[in-house]
Formats: sequence, C-alpha cells, structure tokens
Amino acid sequence: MFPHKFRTLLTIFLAISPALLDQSVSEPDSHWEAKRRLLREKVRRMFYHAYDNYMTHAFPHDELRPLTKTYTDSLSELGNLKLEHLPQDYNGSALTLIESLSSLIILGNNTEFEKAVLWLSENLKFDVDARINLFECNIRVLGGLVSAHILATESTNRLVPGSYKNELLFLAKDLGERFLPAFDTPTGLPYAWINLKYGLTADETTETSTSGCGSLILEMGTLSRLTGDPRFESAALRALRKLWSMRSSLNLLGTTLDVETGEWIEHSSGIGAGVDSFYEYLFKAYILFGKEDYWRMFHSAYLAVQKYFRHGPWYHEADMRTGKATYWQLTSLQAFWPGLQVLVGDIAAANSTHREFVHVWKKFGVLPERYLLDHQMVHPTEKYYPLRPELAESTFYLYQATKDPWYIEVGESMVNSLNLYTKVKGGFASVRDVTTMQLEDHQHSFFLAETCKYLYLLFDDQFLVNQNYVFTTEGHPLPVMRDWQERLPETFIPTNWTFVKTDERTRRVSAMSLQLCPALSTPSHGQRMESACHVPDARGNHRCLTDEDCGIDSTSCRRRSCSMAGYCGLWLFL
Ligand code: DMJ
Repeated sequence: MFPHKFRTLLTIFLAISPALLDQSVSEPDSHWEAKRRLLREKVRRMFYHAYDNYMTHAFPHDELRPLTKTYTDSLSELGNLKLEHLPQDYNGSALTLIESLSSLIILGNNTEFEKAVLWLSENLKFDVDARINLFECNIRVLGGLVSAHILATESTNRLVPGSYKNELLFLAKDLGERFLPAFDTPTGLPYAWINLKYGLTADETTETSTSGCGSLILEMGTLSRLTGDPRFESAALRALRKLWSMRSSLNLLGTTLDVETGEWIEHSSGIGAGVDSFYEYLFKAYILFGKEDYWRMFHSAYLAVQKYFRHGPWYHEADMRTGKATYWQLTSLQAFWPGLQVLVGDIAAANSTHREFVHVWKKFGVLPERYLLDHQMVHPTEKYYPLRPELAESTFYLYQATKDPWYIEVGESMVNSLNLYTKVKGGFASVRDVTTMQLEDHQHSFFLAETCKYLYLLFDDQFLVNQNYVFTTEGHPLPVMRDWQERLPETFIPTNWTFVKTDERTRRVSAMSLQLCPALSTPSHGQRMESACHVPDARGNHRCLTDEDCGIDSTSCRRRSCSMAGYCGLWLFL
C-alpha cells in the first residue's frame, strides 16, 4: 500500500520541481518559451527599477516612498494600524535590502548579493529601541536572513570563497533571541509585539492573531536547525500546538485571541487576513521537517476549511463554533490559497478558485483588498492594492504543476498592469483606490521579496533545477533537505518505486520515465492519488470526500493532476 501521507509528500515534490522533468515529454512549445524569455527580462527590469530606486533614495532605511523619492522606517509600523507607541529614535534596518537578498540570487546577481551581505554584516544591529510586530519581523527579517544565509553557503559560486563567515546567521540568532521573551506567557502563545532592545513592555496588549502565533515555525525551526539551538523551534512549536488545541469541535479556529488566557476574541475566521499563513505553515512545515504531526493538523484543518468556508470556487468567513457563514467577502490575501492547494494536490480546485481571482483582477486591472461577493462591489474603505504578491504566487504554482500556457498569459497581464498602473519614476507605488487608480507613496518590501520573485519564477525554471525549496510566506526559499526530515520508517518507501542509485547516492528520477502519468490507466496506478480530499480508511480502502465536504468530486479526487502539457512530476530525495 502507498500510505496517504507519503503520497502527499510525493505530490509536493512533484509540484515544485518541474524543471527536473523528462524534457522529451514536457518540452514546452517554443512560442511559449520565447514569450517566457521576454517576460522574464521584463520582470528583471521591474525588480531593478524597484531595487535601484530603493538603494538610491531610501537605503538603509526600511522602505521606499516612490512618489516623493524618500523613505519610511516602517518595520516599526508594520501591523500597527493605529500607529501607536512609535519609536522616537529608530533609523531603519535596511528592511527592503534584507527582503531582496533571495531575489538577487534567483536573478543570478551574485555580485550585488555579496555587496549586500557585506554591508549587513558590518552595519545591521538589532539592539534598537523599536517595538516590532513579531509576525512581520519574523517573516521579513528573520526569514530573509536565514534564507540568505543558506543561499550564501549552499554553493561555492554564491560568494567569493572564504569571504562569508556566517555573519547573517549570527544576526539571525541575535534577532531570534530577542523574540524569545514574547513567548514567556502562561499559554506559550507569543505576544504580538516586542521591543527589540527592552523586550516585553509592561502595558503590552495581550491580543494577537492566529497567523501571528501560528506562522513562526518555518523561520524559527530553520534557525534552530542551523544553529543547533533548539529554543527557537521549541517555542514556535509549543505555540502552534497550543493554538491547535484551541480549535473548535469543527476543527475551525478564530482570527484573534488572548495570549495570557488562551481565549478566543474573534470567533469568525476564513483563509485571509489574520489566519492565512497558519494553514500555509502547517503544510510547509510538514514538507520541510517531515514531522507527522504537521500533516495531521494540516489535514484536519484543510478539510474543515473546504467544508465550512468554501462556496463553489469562493471562500467566505464562518463562525468557528457553528460553521455558519459570517462575511461574504473576497480578499486579496486569500489568493494564496490555490498555490497551497497545488502543493496539496488539489489542482482542479486550485484552478477554479484562481480563475475567479483572475476575473476580479481583470475587472479592475489589479486586485482590490476586499471585494463584497454578495454585492459584487469593492469594499467602500478597502479599495487599495498595495502591490501584493498572492495572485502571482498561485499563478506560479499552477503553471509549474500544469505547464498550461494560459498561466503565462495571466502572468503577462499582471506584468502589464503593474507597469501601466503602478510604475512611477521613483519605483513602484501602491494603489490607494483601484476604482480610480490613484496611487499611494509606498513601495512595500514584499514587492521585491515576493511579487517580482514569483513573476520571475513563473517565466524561469533555472532556480529550481538543482534544488527543491519551500517558499516561506514572504517568498524566502528554504531548501528541502533530507537531514532536516524526520526519518520516515522504511515501510513508507513504496516497494515498486525505483530509486536509481549512482555512487551510493539517490539520483533524481523523472516520474515520466517511471510512467506514473497518467495514473488512471491501470488499477494499481489508480491507487496513487494526490488530493488531500482523498481519505484512506482503516481497512486500507480509499474514499473521496464528497463535493460538498471538500469541493473535489470523486473523479478528480482520484485522478492525478496531469496537464495537457504532460506535467506530472517526479520523486526526489535530496
Ligand atoms: C506578505 O507580507 C506575506 O505574504 C504575508 O503572509 C501576507 N501579506 C504580505 C503580502 O501581501
């Protein structure tokens, strides 16, 4: 038998490494390859327009104000909607530079990467009197640093040999240690805010969000694995387990909670703001660390989302206690979900939700922050588009999984819209109102960390040729390494799977060459199913959850997701 969790792990690898496919079967049409090349260069120019302007007008401050060509020290403002307790004497942490590091490597600019690493090594300090949001600082700064550290060390080509002495890792460890006092609560759930210099302040709010305390494990786990210091991973894992223990009988969570009492404050939730990356991290932690627990939590949580939040291709919010729908709104942040579904193996469902988002993007030219599904109109006070990456991210995953050129066209129209509406002399500006395309003086760091990166990766296969990565919620790549995986029992290795051994090392093999695609052709292949909505029962039989339960009908649940282009994937262990 082919255990379900193993199949899912397999699917992940299948979905994220298309470039390793048997080229003879999956060679895309040359017209599309030429188009991809052109678009790749267009995105490269976009990245450098944003980056060069930041470096000229804003560095070493946090983010660029592209309309006035000035800067903002916004790390201390992220997540602080009312802009309370702002620091008096904080001069930035080169946030956009840190966020650009992994993108520079993906673009192949090792020279600039090396310069940036050198500057950060000599100048970045976290001993500053700034109250920061733990979640934001974790995904942007800690994530940017640990990812860049790995990229700096993983290949001799990255940096001049001997020039890098783990400085980014020392910085990351220093930052991680400054996070730890936030976890000192009766519940183990961390405070949302911490002062980098002074730690926890006396009158700090005890309110945080589900994603605020449930999406720390990738970065803090990686920090522990790199330093050998278990405190970071333990703290993040303890918080995650506590959060999961607070789920309702329907396996739903709320959006906000109290870290001292462990009580929910906001019981309504969905897959967007305040919750999104919680789901993402359960599954990605399973990919990265291979721990069974992450899969169990994710699987229950995912099925509950599909059952209670989904309405056709859309996702609304619901009360965690009753499962009753609360708000019928599409939010721009939800657009990451189809990308996650690709990793899970629910490609048909991912495609149908993605199409709806593309439809809204095309209607306005960009995605409004909030769109009222019941009234088919933009939310009156959330009309903005701050250059968010989520739709580009899902488009990238769907293209990798299907090789369907339609996704290239979607990417092209996104590139064109961004250049048409948001490009200004001094960089790329956020849209204040998608109905008028009035701009706002802010270039968010995630435009360089994510939006440009996912668009570039949509048009480029190079980065994924030799290595498999999990992308954090901020788009920072972390390599999937066998050493970090909890050892899988031998029984989980399917007996009919061919590992080709060369020099005692497992060589990557193409699923195509193993004729795994299409899988429906024989009954035995029919057993290899991808969808998380496919549930093996205790007797070793298999069933598909119904459309109502999971949004996947029984046919596509049991079908491998092979595209017309023949993309199916491959198995690899690194
Ligand atoms: C990013 O900081 C991350 O993707 C986060 O998970 C959600 N919001 C922004 C981008 O929209």
